[in-house]
Amino acid sequence: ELQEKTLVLVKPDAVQRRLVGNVIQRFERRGFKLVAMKLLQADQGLLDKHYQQLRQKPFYPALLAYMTSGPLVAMVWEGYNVVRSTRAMVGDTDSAAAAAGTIRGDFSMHVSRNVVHASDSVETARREIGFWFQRDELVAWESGDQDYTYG
Ligand code: YYY
Ligand code: MG
Repeated sequence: ELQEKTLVLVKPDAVQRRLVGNVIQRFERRGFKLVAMKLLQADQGLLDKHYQQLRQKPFYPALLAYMTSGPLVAMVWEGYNVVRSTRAMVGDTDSAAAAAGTIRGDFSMHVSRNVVHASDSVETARREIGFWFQRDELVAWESGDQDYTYG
C-alpha cells in the first residue's frame, strides 16, 4: 500500500532540545512523503484520546504533564510499509534497549523522555491521525522520485 500513513509526534522534549529538524530529516531522507504537519500545544482532552489504552497506568499523570509541558510537532508520513519502517526508525520504547542509529537510541536516555511517538499499526495510525488532524489538513501530492525510491 503506497498510501499507507502513520502519525509521528515530535514530543515537547525534542522541541526544547531543538531536535525537530533532525527527526524530520530522517523520515524525509528515507524517502517517505510528508503529507501533514503542525506545531501545537496539546491539551489533556486530546492526549486522553491519543493514549486511551494507557489512562489507567501509574505513569499516566506524569506522561500527561510531560506531553502538555510545551509545544510538540505532529506529522503524517506516507509510504509503503511506513508504519513498520517508522517504528523501526524510532526504536524501542525502553531507551536503554533502543538500538544505536534509531531516534531513541541516538537521543533518549529514559522512557519518560523518549523524543517521538509513532503509531504501532495501520489501524492505530488511522485512528490517531483522526485525533490530531482534520481531514482537509492532509495534502495529497505526487512525488517526482517515485520510480527511484520504489522501483
Ligand atoms: O509506542 P511507544 O511510545 O513505544 O510505547 P507505549 O507502550 O505505547 O507507551 C507510550 C508512551 O508512554 C511511551 O512512549 C512513554 C510512556 N511510558 C512511560 O512513561 N513509562 C512507561 N513505563 C511506559 C511508557
Ligand atoms: Mg505506543
